[in-house]
Amino acid sequence: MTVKIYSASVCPFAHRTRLTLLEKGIDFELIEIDLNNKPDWFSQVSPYGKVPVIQHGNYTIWESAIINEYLDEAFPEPPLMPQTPRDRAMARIWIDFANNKFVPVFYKLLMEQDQAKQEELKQKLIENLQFMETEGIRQLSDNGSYWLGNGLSLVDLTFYPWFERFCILEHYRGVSLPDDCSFLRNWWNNLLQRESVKQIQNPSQFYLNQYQKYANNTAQGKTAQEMREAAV
Ligand SMILES: N[C@@H](CCC(=O)N[C@@H](CS)C(=O)NCC(=O)O)C(=O)O
Repeated sequence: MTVKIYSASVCPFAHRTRLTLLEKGIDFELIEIDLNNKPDWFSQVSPYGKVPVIQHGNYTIWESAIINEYLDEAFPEPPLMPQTPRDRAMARIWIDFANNKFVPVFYKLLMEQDQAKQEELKQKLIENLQFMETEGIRQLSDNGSYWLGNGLSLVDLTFYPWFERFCILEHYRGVSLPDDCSFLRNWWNNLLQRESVKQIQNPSQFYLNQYQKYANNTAQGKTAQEMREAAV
């Protein structure tokens, strides 16, 4: 039973799932969707009209964080969630933080056109990064290479796609990773060494072009609309 993944190379959420498939060595078939021109049949496949979606046997599963946990359970080796309830709770806290705090601020800052509001959002993004540094990786990684210690986990794969796209915020909004985020910087460098990451990495220019419509706030898709409305 090969897994089918409907994906778009620009999409950071699909990126998470592609990394999970590669890290777990799962056989998969990738169907690239042009998000600017979605095929008519796509609404039959994707209940939210978004990527990623996977099909596995008779199941269709959507939402990247849920897909990734599904894949980790359906294909147990190598495990990408920790073993104890406490550690699994920690992993889910940081996956939730990524989805509900970090990612919306990233998009809102990119789409905001008003300079004063951009400054507020920049501050918010920096606070989030410092919180990730001090409350997250600095305490949990135990000087290891990854978010939760020595082993790669879904937390790493959940955040990484936005770091590959950090060049967008640097270029369009002049933000960089704060100097005091040294654990995050090391973590980012460690992830860049992984084969899975190298295998599907895109150059900065690809993202700068693809996200131009976000940066001038003319992006029309569902995600852009949802992120405009998201509370941060
Ligand atoms: N919460 C979803 C977000 C997925 C998402 O927003 N995907 C975007 C591409 S990055 C999409 O397919 N958008 C369709 C659209 O904008 O019309 C997940 O985690 O899977």
